[in-house]
Amino acid sequence: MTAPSAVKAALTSQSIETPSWAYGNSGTRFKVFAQEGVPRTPREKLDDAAQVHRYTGVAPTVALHIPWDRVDDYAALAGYAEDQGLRIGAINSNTFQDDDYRLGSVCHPDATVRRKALDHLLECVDIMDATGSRDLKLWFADGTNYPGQDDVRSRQDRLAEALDAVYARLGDDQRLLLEYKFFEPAFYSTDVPDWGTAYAHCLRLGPKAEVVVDTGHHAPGTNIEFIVAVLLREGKLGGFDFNSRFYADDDLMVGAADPFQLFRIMYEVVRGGGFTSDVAFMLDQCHNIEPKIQAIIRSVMNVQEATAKALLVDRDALGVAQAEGDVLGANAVLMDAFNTDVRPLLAEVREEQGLAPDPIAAFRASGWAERIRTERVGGQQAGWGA
Ligand code: PSV
Ligand code: MN
Ligand code: MN
Repeated sequence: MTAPSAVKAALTSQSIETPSWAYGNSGTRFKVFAQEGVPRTPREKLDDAAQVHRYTGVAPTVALHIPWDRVDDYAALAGYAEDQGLRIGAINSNTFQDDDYRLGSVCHPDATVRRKALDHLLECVDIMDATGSRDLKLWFADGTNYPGQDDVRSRQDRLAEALDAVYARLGDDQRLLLEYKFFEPAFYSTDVPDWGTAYAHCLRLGPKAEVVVDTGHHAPGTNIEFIVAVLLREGKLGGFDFNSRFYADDDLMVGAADPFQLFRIMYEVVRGGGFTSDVAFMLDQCHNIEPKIQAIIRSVMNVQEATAKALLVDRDALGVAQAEGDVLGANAVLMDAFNTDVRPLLAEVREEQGLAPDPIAAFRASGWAERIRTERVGGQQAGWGA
């Protein structure tokens, strides 16, 4: 069993990145329920993210989404983030919202559209240079709706060509993180549908290309922790987009639908050494009906709780049971950790860092939500459902 002090040290070293788009109004394609006090500018999104970091102590970076977070001066935005005790995290590209992308972006049959998409991706690397971001996160909505609509294999060639150009543009300390999603918005074929396709491209590209596992992007019943274990073993797990799903890409609070799955994933991360390497723990969520800042704090806490339980697995006992073929004994070791109430431990960790033991209660008592409601009028749409 890992010593309690080591578990505590690991928990304080973890950082969880929050997405700028989760702070703004966003939601489903059916209706976005606008909330009062939401940020109107990227700076105001950072202000809210600073609150999440202030009460959790483990959310120091914020992912941007271009063009949702377009500004004239990205270095100045990074400076503003720093003033709030934050850093800019991954830069997320957007090649799915222009009319030009009806048939895809980097996989589009028309070279002019492909060039436009590639130029956007290269611009995102320029932004990374200005903000000091390490990661470029690529998700492509590319795919087809009907068999025969386009040549699936040629689309892979076009994708490879674009990825090659982006990869060549990366600086020494920058990474390209390729995200997969099995369907939607394309319904017949998706150009990066699964971890295997993403892995094949990343392997060909080289060491600066890694796969992102968005927990909402799998078919029901998929064993995500297995994918995590394999990618970590191959040194190709770049990070996570955490969220949770009941049906498809629901983008709900991570750990809300299936905390046991999150625990199993985090166990494989701990087991595979991902916890101490460069795996980025990012949230990718939208909060349509619930208060956003509190939902993000809750999500950060859910990741922490799953991590704490994963760290508490008695790996020696597990190893013995596994070696002896003790099926039920091994399962019991894992379940013991999962069934441990880690909330007191996390409260202790926070108090030792000078934080309030209950981040949500502390945030609610702070008056921030009331303040932004009166100060910010006319909050902007983050993008989804806008
Ligand atoms: C779309 O499915 C998506 O949720 C992807 O996961 C991206 O990471 C995110 O949107 C932002 O572009
Ligand atoms: Mn995602
Ligand atoms: Mn998604």
